Amino acid sequence: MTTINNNNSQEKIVIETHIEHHHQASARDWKRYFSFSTDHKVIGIQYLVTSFFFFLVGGIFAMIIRGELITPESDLVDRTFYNGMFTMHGTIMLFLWTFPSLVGLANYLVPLMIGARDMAFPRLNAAAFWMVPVVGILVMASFFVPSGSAQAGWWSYPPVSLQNPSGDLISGQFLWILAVAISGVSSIMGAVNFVTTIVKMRAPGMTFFRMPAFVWTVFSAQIIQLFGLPALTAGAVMLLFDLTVGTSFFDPAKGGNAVLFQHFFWFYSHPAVYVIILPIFGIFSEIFPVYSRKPLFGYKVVAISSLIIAGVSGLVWVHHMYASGTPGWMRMVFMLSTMCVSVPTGIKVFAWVGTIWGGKLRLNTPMLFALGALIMFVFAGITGIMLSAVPIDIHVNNTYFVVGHFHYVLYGTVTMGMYAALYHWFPKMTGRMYYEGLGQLHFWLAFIGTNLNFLPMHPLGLQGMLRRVSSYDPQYTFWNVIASLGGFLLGMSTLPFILNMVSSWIQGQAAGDNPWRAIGLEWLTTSPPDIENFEEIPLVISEPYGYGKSEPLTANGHVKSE
Ligand code: HEM
Ligand SMILES: [Cu+2]
Repeated sequence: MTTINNNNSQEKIVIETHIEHHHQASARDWKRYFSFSTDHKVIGIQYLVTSFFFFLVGGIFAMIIRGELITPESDLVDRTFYNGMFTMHGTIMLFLWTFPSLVGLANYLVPLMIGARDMAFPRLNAAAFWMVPVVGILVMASFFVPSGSAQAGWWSYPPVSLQNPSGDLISGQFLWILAVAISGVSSIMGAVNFVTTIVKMRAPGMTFFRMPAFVWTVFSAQIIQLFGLPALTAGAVMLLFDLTVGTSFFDPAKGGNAVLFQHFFWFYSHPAVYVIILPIFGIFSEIFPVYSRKPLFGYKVVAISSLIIAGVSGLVWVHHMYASGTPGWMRMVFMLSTMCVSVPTGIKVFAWVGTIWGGKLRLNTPMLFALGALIMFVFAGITGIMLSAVPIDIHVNNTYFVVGHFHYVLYGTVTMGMYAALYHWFPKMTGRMYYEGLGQLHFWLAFIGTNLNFLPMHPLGLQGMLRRVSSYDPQYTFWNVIASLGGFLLGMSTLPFILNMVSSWIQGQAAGDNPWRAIGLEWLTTSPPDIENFEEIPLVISEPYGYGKSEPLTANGHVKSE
């Protein structure tokens, strides 16, 4: 670690505190991850490990679903249990894997990237994290109540979600709604923290247009959380009242309005798609420059387009309700607004292609995952534009076409993008290198598995196979067999990843501070970073992504050699 400038006396003090912290950190190293810590790096890793655990649980449920669907009429599980499986699979994958893992990554990286010592409200940060295991315990507990787990799908539309099979107060559905409301509160707390941190805690010289693109995407995503989550949380609480104390906001049998719930739900849950996809765009924007040795093409446009996407995303939710009795003129308005999102998104895709174009590509695991995720994102974008068109959506509504589309987003793009990030920042988080061979094996299994699993869902949907069914007409068998085999392959692809992470963390090669020769404040500090992140808060004097410039300047007037 180097610090230039400074008068001597100050530097001495800085170095002394540095040594003291190092000592502290190593003495209690692994135990810190199991305790109530307010260090954003510990919290970040706590989020990542907890959410990965739930990813495995959700993955096992996916294997059960695909096992059931491998033949038209298997009876691997009964129908009630099947309903629970796809509901909990979707719920866990979204609320306990995608959201918390991205929050974990952002928690780890944002303070480092903007040159801060921690998040603005460290205790609030820890409190928000510890609500995640509570949410997890609540949803898992639902398997042990007499009525079994929630069965109304991850979106829990009434009136289905208001059916309470056993008549018990503590039903799986009750626990589900409670968990969603708590996870909403946790995320609102996180959003307040992220927005404040990014606005208030940037190092001197770190203007908005010197922030890495990843920070821009987290900022935009968390603004969505602030305006959207209150709607979901309010909807969840009203649903909870309907279920428990006999109100009738949403129950048509008692004069309520079920479609109203859909508005509450999608007013948040559509923008939520961008809460998870924007940080992935941020990951792309960090990874492509490093492994292409080129600055991010059109950095300012990429940065601003995150905010534009966040803004437009609030105006499109009714595209999930084309088939809910929405009047024709309204469908037109929302079709047009939805298609508008493709403009800033398309600009970003061009920027990434422009970044890679003509670069000196290094195809390490993070770059492979980022490239694979980008390809699958482009595919998902095409089917997404198709779905935004009213006539197509009406045709494939609630079929496997939709399931195929959103898995290209959620697995192909978000989960694969997350893997790219985990490999890329693994050396920073642990101080050790992962094994490249295992990483590449993981990539190829996952890439092939994803396509085998989710591509067949598109023809299935076009032919009319409905989602959320446990048995189907034999004409759909062929594609279902391929999808199931692809699904099992995809499940297996997780094994080399786990093996890699665990063994590298224990005995991987020392990584050094900056193994990728990347530019950015997080690479200027030690790996893993000290408790206080930086010996001394850096002074930022240039824009990010100075790859390939003759003298790329980063923090501290520190000249990095290529
Ligand atoms: C090997 C990996 C996976 C497989 C084989 C798989 C399979 C499936 C299948 C077959 C369904 C439809 C269930 C039905 O309609 O009966 C489904 C639904 C769903 N999946 Fe996945 N999935 C996988 C990974 C993921 C991931 C990583 C995410 C999110 C990050 C995800 C999110 C969802 C959601 C939100 C639903 C909708 C559930 C509902 O309708 O309530 N899946 N999955
Ligand atoms: Cu949407």
